Amino acid sequence: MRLGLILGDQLSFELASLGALDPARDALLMAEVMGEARYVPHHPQKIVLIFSAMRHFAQALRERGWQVHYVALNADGNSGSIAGELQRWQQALGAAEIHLTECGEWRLEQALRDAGLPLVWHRDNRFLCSREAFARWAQGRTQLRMEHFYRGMRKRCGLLMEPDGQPAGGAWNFDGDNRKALPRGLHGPFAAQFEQDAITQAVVTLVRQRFSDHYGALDGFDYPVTHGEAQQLWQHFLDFSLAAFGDYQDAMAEDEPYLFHARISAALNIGLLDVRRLCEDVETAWREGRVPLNAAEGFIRQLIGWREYVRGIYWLRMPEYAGLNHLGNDRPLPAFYWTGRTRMRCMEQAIGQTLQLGYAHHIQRLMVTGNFALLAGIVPAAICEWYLAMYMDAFDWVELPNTLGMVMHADGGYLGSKPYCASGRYIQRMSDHCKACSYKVEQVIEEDGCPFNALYWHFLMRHRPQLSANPRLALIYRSLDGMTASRRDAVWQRGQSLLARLDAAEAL
Ligand code: DLZ
Repeated sequence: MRLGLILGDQLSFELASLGALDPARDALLMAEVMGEARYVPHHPQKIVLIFSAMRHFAQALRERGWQVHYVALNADGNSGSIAGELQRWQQALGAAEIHLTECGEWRLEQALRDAGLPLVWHRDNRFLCSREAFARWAQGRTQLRMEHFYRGMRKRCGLLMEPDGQPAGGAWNFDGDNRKALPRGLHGPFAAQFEQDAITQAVVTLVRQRFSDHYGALDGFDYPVTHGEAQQLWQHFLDFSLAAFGDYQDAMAEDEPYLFHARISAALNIGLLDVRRLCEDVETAWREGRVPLNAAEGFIRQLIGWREYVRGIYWLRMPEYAGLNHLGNDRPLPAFYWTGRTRMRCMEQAIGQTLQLGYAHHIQRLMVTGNFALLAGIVPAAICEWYLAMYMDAFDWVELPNTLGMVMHADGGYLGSKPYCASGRYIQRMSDHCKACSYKVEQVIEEDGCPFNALYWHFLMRHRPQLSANPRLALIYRSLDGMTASRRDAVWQRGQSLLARLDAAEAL
């Protein structure tokens, strides 16, 4: 007989390794292991999501006739690692081959390759661009720009294309329409809600007992854990949010964690939704006139552009990519990232909802918590670990390029052509947080001036040698040079004092 391994982020009936096996002769293995739950301190709700979705998937596989060996976390003999469980079950069952689908993380794939097992690997068909296809696309290019990759994917997938081969609406990208702040009085729709069934409740109890030392709230877990629930969440987005998604995808608002975002990334990344179906649904919604093109294109770009692109970069550059630190950062992650206790309102809101929900949208991640880490010179590996641990949708393939490359510029611009550094003005423009903040966004050098302001200029000054030749930063450096020397000195001093407070473990 043969044994199939299904990992906690591979919960798809269409998984390649499942397709290669026969329910009449072969068996499957799924294992809850401490090694995966603890190698970073995952948010308790993320552990609930994975374990509950795994248990539901095992049940659904059994209903389809599969023999599933399911190792619960507290099961006798649980070795605590995926490789250990594979070794144990291969011996116990006398399996001649172990079929598995490419892992999402280099770390785990390497551990399995090193385990001396008779592995038969299958390509991860849940992605539209294989690792090999991405490597072929990258070969010979001096710059791997997402926009070029995305256009190729649009053509290849035939999404939002006219019969003459031109992009729908005459442009590839409508991002210029997708940067609106939220008008006063406009709110996101009511949130879809999911009740905890007996399986989820049992997992919540388990996680409460075994992971009480991990940061993040456990109460109020409200994520889809089955394919059916994930589909409901998706339909809710199509019905109530997609039309406004484009316009307000960069907006942030007080106590509005979701706005018009889909909240499906966790379900998608663990296999409960299929990327092809999502893109087709979005295109249909546009062709039927239910949503504008800037919304449909913006959403599809996230899926077949950005998501596939960062995965391609990850597998192209691992393992050395994880160790990059182009800007030479050496500051540890401030403790308030784990508690949310800071007087900076935007940070308090973004971190607070992250602890509460395991969720923040892309601009909160890039331009608030990420921007602060960039400006403050946090060690890339430390902030990467925080993102990987705290977000429900975070697996190394997606988290690492986004954080290390896009947020921290630690790859020297391989992934993003410039650092996404911004002062408090950006946050003021895109949110209503500054009105509720104890710092003043108009001020830079004063004691109650927004820390983002002085840190922004300090960042540009201290990294001048690495950044000033970048044409996309030329205007900013001209503004810096337009300041009087005494003003520049005062800004530098204010930046120094903020960084010294961080080094003294003070929360800003
Ligand atoms: C994230 C996670 C957690 C918390 N626990 C498990 C687990 O117990 N068993 C399992 O198969 N997978 C788990 N996962 C997902 C894995 O960490 C994920 O498959 C790897 O990081 C590769 O993407």
